[in-house]
Amino acid sequence: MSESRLVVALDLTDKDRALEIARSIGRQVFAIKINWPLVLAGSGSIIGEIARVSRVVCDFKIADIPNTNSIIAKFARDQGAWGIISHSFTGLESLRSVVEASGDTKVFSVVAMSHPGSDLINDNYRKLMDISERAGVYGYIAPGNKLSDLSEIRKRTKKTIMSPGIGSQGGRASDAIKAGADLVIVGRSIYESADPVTAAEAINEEIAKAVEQN
Ligand code: NUP
Repeated sequence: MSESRLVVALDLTDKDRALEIARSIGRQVFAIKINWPLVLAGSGSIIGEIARVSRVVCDFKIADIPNTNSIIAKFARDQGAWGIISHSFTGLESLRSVVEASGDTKVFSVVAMSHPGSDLINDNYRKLMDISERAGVYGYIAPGNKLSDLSEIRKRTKKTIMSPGIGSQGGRASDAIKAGADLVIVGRSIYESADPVTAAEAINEEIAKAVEQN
């Protein structure tokens, strides 16, 4: 089977449970995504611990002045993150500082979001993509449950698109892939399931079928 396109979001505040899930699914997913809940529950060293079993994407949605952004990005890089998620609405200088401080760690910029009320960002995806291109990002975060936004963003870039909004937020992994996502982010539908390994396998299969049909 080809490589998984599933990125599992572990938004848990129970570090032991997060590590247990990471160890059990680490080899069958593309990456594990860590967000503030898990880091705040323990420490940034969780990045390195999970990096032993999987690629790690740090979803820190960096949105500050260039200097602060650089410190956060460098920290994630030094802990062994494969990828890092940054906001782009703070402007070119701020985003460029993330790209520069990240080194080989890949920067994904948020240009549209999956939740209700995200119109302020989503209505401006063209400007945000322009800033992101100039800053030299590796890829984009675009919603897998708002397919018209996702396909518009896909039309404008060949870069890697990672899409949340699947399962608990109403989207389907297969629809997101067909609309242009390269990687699909799934959190609660996997980590809240009684059997995360089987839940992840099922989504891997759904994605593989959608890729074949594309
Ligand atoms: O637009 C976004 N929507 C979103 O849900 C951008 C994100 N980075 N996320 C993140 O993806 C969110 O913070 C969470 O970590 C994950 C989705 O989790 P779930 O809704 O599948 O549980």
